[in-house]
Amino acid sequence: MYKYGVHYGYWSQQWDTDIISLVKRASRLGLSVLEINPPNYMMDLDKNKMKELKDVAEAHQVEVNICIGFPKEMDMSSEDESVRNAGIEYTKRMLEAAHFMGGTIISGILYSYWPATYPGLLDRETKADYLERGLESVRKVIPVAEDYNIIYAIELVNRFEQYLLNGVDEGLEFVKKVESANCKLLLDTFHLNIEEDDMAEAIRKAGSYLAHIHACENNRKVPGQGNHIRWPEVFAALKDINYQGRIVMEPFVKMGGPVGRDLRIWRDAIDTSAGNVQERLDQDLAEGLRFLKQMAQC
Ligand SMILES: [Mn+2]
Repeated sequence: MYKYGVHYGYWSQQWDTDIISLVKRASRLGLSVLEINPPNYMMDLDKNKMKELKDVAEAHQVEVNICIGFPKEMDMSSEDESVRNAGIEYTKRMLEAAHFMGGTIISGILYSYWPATYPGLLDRETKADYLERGLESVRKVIPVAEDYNIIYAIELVNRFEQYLLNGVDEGLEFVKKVESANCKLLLDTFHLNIEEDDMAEAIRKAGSYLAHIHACENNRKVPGQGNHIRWPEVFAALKDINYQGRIVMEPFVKMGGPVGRDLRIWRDAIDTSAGNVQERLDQDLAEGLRFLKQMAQC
């Protein structure tokens, strides 16, 4: 069945944080996937430090997977070739790190950069040029993903965070052009809720191209804490396409730090006035997991 997980930004306002302690925390809550931005030691391919993380992850039966939006200096679709090359080199190193960690998937805005600011007026032709360059960059790294047997899951995000791939039709067209069995899609209920006419239909359309799911409410809270997302329909669609992958909760509820800034969290969406906030975060997440499992049985 599904493997449930969490994105580490739920707990941390810093992208650079102690991942080992979060592996243990995810495990305590019954989760088997922790999604992270690669720390510096991973990108430096520091094998001693990576081994330390890998051992803890294995002991706790938690998969540690990379999910990233490239910074602007590594925009895979940039007009500047040196910027694209920086993204390509970064991606190759990231794939090598993921391989060392025993990973089978990396995901995120792996074709451009994030969070994006808009390149002036975007007409159809300019957009096509950006997409073409993004595609060319992805084609250069996909053989490495193939060699390592790693799925390269391109995340579709809403119009306020990126300007190239917002809808599932665009996403499908892009990944099909890559022409690799390793290039797939990541769909996120928060973004689908903004961009799609019918979220369940979008999932069905993605079909066998769907390799990964992010689950959160329309307001980015933990699943079960909103009432806009029609979860039974989402799970019915996942069943229809025989989806067997990961479902990673990606709520962001605390303002502050680089994480709050990049996710545009400008107010706390959790009661921080009473009790221990960290405990409250864990309780909410445990309830979110129960909620998803219950929905999956419908
Ligand atoms: Mn997401």
